[in-house]
Amino acid sequence: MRFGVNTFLWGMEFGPAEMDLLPKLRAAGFDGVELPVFDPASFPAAQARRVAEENGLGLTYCSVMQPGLHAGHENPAVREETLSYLKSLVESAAESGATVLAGPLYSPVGYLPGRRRTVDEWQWAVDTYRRLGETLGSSKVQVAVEPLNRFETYFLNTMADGVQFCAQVAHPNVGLLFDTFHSNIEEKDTVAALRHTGRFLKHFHASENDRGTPGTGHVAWAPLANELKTSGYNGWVTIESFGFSVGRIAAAASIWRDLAPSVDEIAIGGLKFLKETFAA
Ligand code: LER
Ligand code: MN
Repeated sequence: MRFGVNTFLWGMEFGPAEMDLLPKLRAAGFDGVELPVFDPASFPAAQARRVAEENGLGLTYCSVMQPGLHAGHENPAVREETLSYLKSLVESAAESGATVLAGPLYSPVGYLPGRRRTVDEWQWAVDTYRRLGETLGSSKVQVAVEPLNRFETYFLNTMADGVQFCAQVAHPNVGLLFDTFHSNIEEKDTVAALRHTGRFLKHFHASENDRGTPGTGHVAWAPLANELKTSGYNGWVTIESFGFSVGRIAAAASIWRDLAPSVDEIAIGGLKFLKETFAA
């Protein structure tokens, strides 16, 4: 198992000014780093690749849908714009050497239209992803679609729905991201949900039930680790939390209190805990 950490812990943006986080995270024992990428056109992918390679780190990308975009929008022009955004994220990921592009890449985080998704929206989103698949043909990038809890999206809340979605897209590079925080809210049995994800599992976010340090809350870490190991998963286990005292990212993640003594503790303490849990 390879262990990574998402840089959302230290802020919303990642750019040239944040590159020096990479050697620090390597020194802390991480195998890889997850970079938030919201504007692929301006993202320093080549520089990130160079710094990651110099430090022996693997990279993954995490992104979200920009406001107004939606893979299943009724307006074909919006779907076209969404598809171009997804394509440019994939191209940037490939340029940086990132092997995974992960996130709730269907509609914006927090977009709640006050109703269920429609059959048409679902089919349009499947079509958008089938068309993305045409560009993924020769790419090494795996797209890991992330179901979120009901307070952050109306579109995909459970791994079972995610499995349906990926089965209909039917592209080997399109699968799912299992996030322990969201699944703890939405699944009746998180281990069964992880098992059901099966061959579609492309990425894993390790996040405590309160987004604090992994191992300090009630996520079913040992059974989940056991399930990952017995399933033969050989992808990333990436710690995800958010800079709880950094205005924009704290607000984006709805975090209104200190989750740990420091954000570094979430990364360092979380890594120690996960390595012990996976070694057991
Ligand atoms: C959002 O709640 C989340 O879990 C992230 O991975 C995507 O922004
Ligand atoms: Mn996540």
